[in-house]
Amino acid sequence: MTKTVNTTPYTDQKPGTSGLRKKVPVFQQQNYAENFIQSIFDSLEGFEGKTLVIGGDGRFYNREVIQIAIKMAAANGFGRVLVGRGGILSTPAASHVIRKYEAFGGIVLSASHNPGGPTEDFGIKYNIGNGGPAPEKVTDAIYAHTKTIERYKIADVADINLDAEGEQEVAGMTVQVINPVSDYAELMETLFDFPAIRAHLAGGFRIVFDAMSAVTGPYAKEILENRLGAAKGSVLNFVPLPDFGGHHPDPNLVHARALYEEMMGDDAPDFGAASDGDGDRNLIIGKGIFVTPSDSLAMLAANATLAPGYAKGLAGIARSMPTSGAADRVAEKLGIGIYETPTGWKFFGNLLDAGLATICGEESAGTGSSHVREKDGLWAVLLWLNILAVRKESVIDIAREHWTTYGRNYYSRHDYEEVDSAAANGLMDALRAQLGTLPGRKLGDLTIEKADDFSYHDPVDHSVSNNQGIRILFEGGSRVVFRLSGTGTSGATLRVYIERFEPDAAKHDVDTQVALADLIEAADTLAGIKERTGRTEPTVIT
Ligand code: VG1
Ligand code: CO
Repeated sequence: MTKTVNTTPYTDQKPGTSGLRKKVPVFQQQNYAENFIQSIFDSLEGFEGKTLVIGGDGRFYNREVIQIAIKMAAANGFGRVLVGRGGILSTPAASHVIRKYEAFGGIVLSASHNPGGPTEDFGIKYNIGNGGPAPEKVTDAIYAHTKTIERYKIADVADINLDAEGEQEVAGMTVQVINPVSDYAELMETLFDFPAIRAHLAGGFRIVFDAMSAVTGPYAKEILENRLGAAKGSVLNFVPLPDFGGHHPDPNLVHARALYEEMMGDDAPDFGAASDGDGDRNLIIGKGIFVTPSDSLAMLAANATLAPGYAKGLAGIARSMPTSGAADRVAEKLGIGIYETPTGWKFFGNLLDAGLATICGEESAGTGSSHVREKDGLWAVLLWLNILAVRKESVIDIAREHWTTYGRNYYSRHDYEEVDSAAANGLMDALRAQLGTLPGRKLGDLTIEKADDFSYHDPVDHSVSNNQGIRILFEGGSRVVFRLSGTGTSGATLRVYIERFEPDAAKHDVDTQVALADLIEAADTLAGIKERTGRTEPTVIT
């Protein structure tokens, strides 16, 4: 019932920041997905008879690859597969299911915030037994296998029925189709004060959540409307669509513009939020105020003990290097550890497993905690709601008070998408070549204090990750960071991260782009962005 199929390697299967992401037509090439999945299995040891979790964000090609992955898991010797009904599992829900059922690992099919559809993006990611993205040593091994693969194993059976919950047998392996929402919703009930949130909503606190036609729709409907009693209709675009309705399921001020405008209106609800394609990102907007993800991380950490799941306090906070230093000030005040990691959730896993950090975050709208090993969009929304229900203040008041206490980190990211790869690499190389000469250089009123290419030394397994982004640090704590995206699928995306710390509360009401104007100009002077990319403006400003 199982067969071995001969194949030849593809040369472009190197996992990026979060798994292998390519256009759908690339994945549709003969044996392309099969090669990658077999390379995952070939990199692992000891999974015979064990459980594998499989699920995805429902985008175009999800069901096809789920069928392939199940048949290959059977042929390779897994004992059981847990798969979400309809092939659906949000990334944080997949992480939870792996942990709860002590699975060997999981395959998560998603290209996250990238658009979906027949000519758009698809992705495959492997998560290890702790529920988190495979660390670099595993992804490096997978890549090595993709370069030499000669055959893959697959069960020669009919397609599995993904739409009926319950057990089926596939070539000697059990496939269990599970409810994708219930385990996750139960976990949320253990972390947050649902009765308090329910009472706050019943008292007239109005929320709106945009699921962006992506995977969080069913989760948000169940949790926010059914379990917490938010008004029917509070969750928008809740049906996951294979092409996300033709939009980018990226919860930022560009792609969730309508939500932003609603939240800035006179009759705005009290709280607005959105999540991305696979449910691990969050956008938080209070009535009249967008909360940057970096600020959200800091504010959540500062108030986390108001939620039952964190009442005992936090062990530490971790943030990715480009994320603003706002969380550092909270950690300092709380007297707990702060960790600075490279971009990508896989670097938080060791810190969480070792109990060094409890809450983690990235400037790219990812926040999460030790409850799973992925970032978690709805978790962030629920923690905000829990805090708001207890404090009974508005988001804007909480933010203002936070800045008064800790100072404000003005922060913005400028993305230049689909830039010519050679130009983008040239820009980074030229910056790297200047690093030694930059300290002491003046740009207007700014003086460069330090410049480096970020290297991370994992405090737990002592692995080292080099070239994780170029940092230009100015006297007084402002900085500009440059790196190239590891999730894009066409050309290169240059990300420029700009930050200024402002301790003076009298200066906390300035427009962010205005507050950062001299740093933005300095970034262009140093890197020659306009000249090298031919772009006069960023594609996306968040
Ligand atoms: C981007 C973000 C990063 C995030 C990654 C995956 O990576 O910057 O913070 O972890 O996407 O997010 P890059 O390499 O393009 O900058 V998602 O929601 O895939 O899962
Ligand atoms: Co995502």
